[in-house]
Amino acid sequence: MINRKQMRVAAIHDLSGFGRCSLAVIMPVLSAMGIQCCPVPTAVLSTHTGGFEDIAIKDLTDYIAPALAQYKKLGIGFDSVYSGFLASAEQIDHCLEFFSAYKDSLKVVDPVMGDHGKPYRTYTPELCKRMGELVNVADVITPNLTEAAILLGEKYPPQLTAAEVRSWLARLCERVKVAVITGVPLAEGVIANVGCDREKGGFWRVDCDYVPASYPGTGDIFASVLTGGLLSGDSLPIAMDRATMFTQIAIKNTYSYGLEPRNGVLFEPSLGWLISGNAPCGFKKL
Ligand code: PXL
Repeated sequence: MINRKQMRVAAIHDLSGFGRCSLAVIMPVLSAMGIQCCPVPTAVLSTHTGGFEDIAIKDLTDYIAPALAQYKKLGIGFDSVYSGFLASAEQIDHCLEFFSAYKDSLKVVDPVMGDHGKPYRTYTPELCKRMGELVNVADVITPNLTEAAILLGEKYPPQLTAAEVRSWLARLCERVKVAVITGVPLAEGVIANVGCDREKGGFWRVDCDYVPASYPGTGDIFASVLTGGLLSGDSLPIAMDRATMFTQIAIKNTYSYGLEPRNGVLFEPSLGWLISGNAPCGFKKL
């Protein structure tokens, strides 16, 4: 018997057929957490754009507004609107319309723009510039270090001290309630996911075990587990911990089998861990 409120998320991301990123991971993750995920695809791609050629792409810029119009007409509510990879600068306007139609929802913006200090190949300077408009209406943002640097107009740093990270988070939290930056190389030689909750106060970190490989889609797995956790009542550090732990299980599994990085991470065998609802406690104050 399920007696807690059934949460529903509108997930505005691309659908990449191969390579385990965006909706292909967000939908199973949210389902495993007992949350209904309603996909609003921004584009359909045969594969993600990291390391594949001859990609078939269908831009769905014209799809989002009519989909929103129908949901409004039907009176369909969303507990969260969660945006990610966008296919055009125009889609910023459509996301803004979605967020303003669901003002009371948890507005999560994963400001997907790039990684390892570089923008993704489909991301134009205009799209990167306009991503700041989405951040300004968000409650929660989940940039990686590259995206945080772009949002703050900073150079991509090789590493940051804890004091510098707190300052980056505080500056992001002037614009949103909760900011989480993923994959931050701290000066002490540890990579951590770090976060700040403006209303509840506090800077948090969850340290990651170093794995010498990089996989696409891990930011989407992290942000979707974080969103699912916050919607289910997790505190920020617990949600960050749950998201870090699940992402790390998938990364280590993939690495242990020596699988090709561009195929994404082997997360399917570990969905049972998410379903179990285990709450880890490996977070620390930053
Ligand atoms: O996970 C980010 C992402 C989402 N969607 C597409 C991508 C990428 C990163 O490469 O190419 C299509």
